[in-house]
Amino acid sequence: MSYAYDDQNIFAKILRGEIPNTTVLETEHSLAFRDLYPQAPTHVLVIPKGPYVSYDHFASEASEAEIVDYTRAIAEVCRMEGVALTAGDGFRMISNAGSDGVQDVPHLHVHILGGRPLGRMLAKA
Ligand code: DGP
Repeated sequence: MSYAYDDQNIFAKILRGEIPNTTVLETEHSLAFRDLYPQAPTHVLVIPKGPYVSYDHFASEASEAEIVDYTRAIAEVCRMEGVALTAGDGFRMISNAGSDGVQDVPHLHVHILGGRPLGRMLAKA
């Protein structure tokens, strides 16, 4: 079974420049921008520029250049935001996928959250 990518999703529109964003970092294959509804002092979304729905899709089908670029872009954002362990107090990365993961935007994104203690990983259901 293959992954279905909807090119009308909001992050595809951001990548095409149809919707504004507050860019934190742009690299050859990745874009990082501030979440519109921040849930912590640092709340940045990092997306690959390619049409991938989820992390499993990306890891299966992206080129090595895209994977290296994306992985390093995430780390660079952590450093830029002062949450990397080189100088900061840490962060959480979240990547929701599909309905059980409660993914609202079907373009791969990692949330980078930090700047305050974030509590335990999941609220009890
Ligand atoms: P998720 O549930 O993991 O798919 O999170 C989607 C995130 O995207 C959510 O935290 C809010 C954010 N978001 C939704 N629309 C926009 C937008 O137009 N611009 C920006 N910057 N963020 C958005």
